[in-house]
Amino acid sequence: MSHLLITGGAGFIGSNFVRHVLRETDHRVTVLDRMTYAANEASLAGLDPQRFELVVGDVADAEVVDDLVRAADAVVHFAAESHNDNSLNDPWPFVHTNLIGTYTVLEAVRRHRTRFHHVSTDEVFGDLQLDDPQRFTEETPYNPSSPYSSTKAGSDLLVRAWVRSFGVEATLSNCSNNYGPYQHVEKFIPRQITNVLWGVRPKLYGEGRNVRDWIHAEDHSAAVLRILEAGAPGRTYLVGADGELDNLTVLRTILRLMGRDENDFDHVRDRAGHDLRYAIDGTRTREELGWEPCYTDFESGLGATVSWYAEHRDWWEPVKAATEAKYAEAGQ
Ligand code: NAD
Ligand code: TDX
Repeated sequence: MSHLLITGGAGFIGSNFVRHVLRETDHRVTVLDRMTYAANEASLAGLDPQRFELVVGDVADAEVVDDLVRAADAVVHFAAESHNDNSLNDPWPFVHTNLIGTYTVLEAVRRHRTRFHHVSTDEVFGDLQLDDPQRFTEETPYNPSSPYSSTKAGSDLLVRAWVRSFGVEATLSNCSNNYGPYQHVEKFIPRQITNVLWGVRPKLYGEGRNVRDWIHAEDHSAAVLRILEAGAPGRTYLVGADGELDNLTVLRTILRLMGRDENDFDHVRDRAGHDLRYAIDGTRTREELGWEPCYTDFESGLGATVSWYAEHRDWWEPVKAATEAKYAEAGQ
């Protein structure tokens, strides 16, 4: 049995990963999370206290990080500021957490020679044209667009430099857009589902032609665990589930699944610098690690997600009004 330190484990993907690890392995888990607006302690409710502990703290706090890394066998680093729209309003928390936080964790794993996995995004590659036959691969050059994606790109480069310069035993993964339970209502899919449940019209940026490559958070969790167990140090793994869809199609599917008219939504102001299309070619990860996504039918995964939000109003309702007020201020 080993002991994992999971940063950002009270957020969306981190909390799904914690549950996945506790279910699929006999590892013990410590979560380090600053409990920002994006975290929710209820996402970690009911876990076995013999195997799970939450430490509230900042990944950029070298003392706290050093103590926790010393006690762990491996670190999985999810902690980040994760929302593009927020990064356009105030980039500083993104520089602090994504860059300085990652630097701080890297220095600790270097000191203690601890196995490290860095969780990153396909947004580091920039965007593709709608008709581009190419998808992102491990060889695609970095070309990030937003303060969010540029700080994630910077964090990836720090990890690569710590591997090469200091021999840190690290793997990286760049995954496409996740959906599923426990995702904050600021993000596209939960925002629209909870808008309908809350009695307001869904909001589509621009014409909704932008394409995202959707993967269920459970499939992402399984891929990260597989990389931690079998990945080659120094390697980057692209994780995707061939889930490309434009935003208009996703929104209309949500409306249909919820028994609404497919045109019952508002077009709102587009995001500045809005990336047009992301698409992952995950062939190498699948071939090398034997990982395959289980949620291959997007509509059924989305239907289960709609049901989860309908059944967990107590999880999202306390933050819904403040999230929508912020969007309303921005005309979105
Ligand atoms: P999230 O915003 O839901 O969760 C982030 C968590 O990190 C929160 O619990 C927050 O409190 C914590 N955190 C933030 N700053 C911190 C700090 N300074 N110290 C400690 N904890 C801090 O994000 P998410 O969507 O779950 O994303 C998790 C990771 O996966 C991120 O690194 C993100 O870049 C990456 N990723 C996300 C997606 C996606 O579609 N959501 C896709 C690919 C990769
Ligand atoms: O209300 C909305 N209306 C809308 O049309 C919102 C919130 C979003 N959108 C659009 C913008 C994007 O094209 O939907 C798409 C998805 O938006 P987000 O959920 O904000 O995700 P995105 O910007 O694509 O980034 C996500 O995927 C990659 C995560 O937030 C990142 O953390 C991850 O790295």
